[in-house]
Amino acid sequence: MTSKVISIVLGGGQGSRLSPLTATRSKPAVPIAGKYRLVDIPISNCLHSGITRIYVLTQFNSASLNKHIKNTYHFSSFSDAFVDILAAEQTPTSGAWFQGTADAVRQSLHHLAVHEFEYVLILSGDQLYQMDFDDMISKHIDAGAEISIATIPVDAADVPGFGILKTDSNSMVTAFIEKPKSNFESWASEVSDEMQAEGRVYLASMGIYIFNRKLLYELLEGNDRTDFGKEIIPQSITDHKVLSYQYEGYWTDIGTIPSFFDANLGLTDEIPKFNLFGENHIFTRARMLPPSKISGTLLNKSIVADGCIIQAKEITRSIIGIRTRIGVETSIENCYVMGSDNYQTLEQIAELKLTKSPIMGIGDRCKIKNAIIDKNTYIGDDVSINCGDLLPDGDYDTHTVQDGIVVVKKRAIIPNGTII
Ligand code: ADQ
Ligand code: ADP
Repeated sequence: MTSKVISIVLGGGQGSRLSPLTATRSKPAVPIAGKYRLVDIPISNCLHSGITRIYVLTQFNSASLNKHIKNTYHFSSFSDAFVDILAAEQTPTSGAWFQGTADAVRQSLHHLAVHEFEYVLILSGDQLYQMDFDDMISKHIDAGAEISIATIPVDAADVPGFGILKTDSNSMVTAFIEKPKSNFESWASEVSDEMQAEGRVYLASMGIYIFNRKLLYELLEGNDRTDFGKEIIPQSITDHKVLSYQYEGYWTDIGTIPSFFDANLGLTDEIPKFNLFGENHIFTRARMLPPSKISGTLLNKSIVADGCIIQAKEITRSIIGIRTRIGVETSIENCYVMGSDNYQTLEQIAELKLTKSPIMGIGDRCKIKNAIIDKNTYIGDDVSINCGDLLPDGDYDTHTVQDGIVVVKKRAIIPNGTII
């Protein structure tokens, strides 16, 4: 069935919810879990489900996204498989930016037209989950649906962040409301005992949709509706057969700094909810890096990617990304250190040390807690980050603070002895 499907990954709007990680790169290119990029999650789910024609829609086309896609997803020239990036572009009929999710898909329809397909699978680019789309497509076809929405039970606290729906006994959607803020008790659904016990009685849209080709064109052409959640989906319920495909596995939003931070650090749990080691592993670029070299470090519940040189004293509940260098006597706790794009030579390091300037990576005797350290940062010796009272939110030259999480910006230089 999946041979009749084209997938579209919504790679992010103009929003800055992941700022400052998205200051110089597009959202799909944001690094996660030490060695992957956000876009690898939906693409890997598609490839494991047999969907091999994938467009990634993005507002701006960063060099790192292009390079990553070009270097990662290679297919036989005898197949019709591809992963292509479609960046918002000016055409005679539209301005530069995608106005919303539906507008992004509308502006991309002319690229789809050259392919043969019957179904379009629309995915969000900022969610962490493993899902078999083949099963969802089979259920969509078996039910004779025109649209399917993947759904997951959520509790009352989560309701205001999601599209909430009601279904009949055949799982057909009978009502949909986008992000209700209050008085939503009547939207509770019948769910399994397990979900009921967790208070997860509201069926939320996961923002994952299947559309029949013809209907998608009808819904998008000749109008200016900009959003799936606000307009297209709620307005389709009465006139079309819309199926709820219920999912109860692990699925989480990674579109904000706090949720991105929690999802990453969650991977260090003894048995994480998201399995990096299973059969349906995430694909990413094969980098041919050397193995990591670690000396004198007490490593606790941590993930260390390839190519690191670590002499730290202690690393606890942290993810250490590719090519990270960490100096002696340094402690790191609850951090996602993204790593570096290259190594400095011994000569460069000696030169910087002569002038007491920080070298790339994290210096000696640092204490760093509850932080995301973006790539190619230079953190000097004796730097302390987030080790005192709760920091107020703010945006500074070298870092931001949000909900107590410090994000050190890409290429930031933090001088010796700095206390953040
Ligand atoms: P949100 O996630 O709040 O709700 P939205 O902001 O539209 O919806 O984003 C959906 C996805 O599209 C995200 O991955 C986002 O980055 C991307 N995106 C947004 N604008 C875009 C644009 N202009 N161009 C390209 N990509 C863009 C939606 C639904 C809810 C549902 C939740 C589940 O509207 O009903 O419950 O997803 O997370
Ligand atoms: P991002 O910060 O989103 O990861 P970049 O735009 O910095 O992305 O691009 C990262 C890629 O650029 C890496 O794959 C790396 O190989 C390459 N790169 C960047 N800087 C250098 C450098 N100084 N030397 C060698 N390669 C580099």
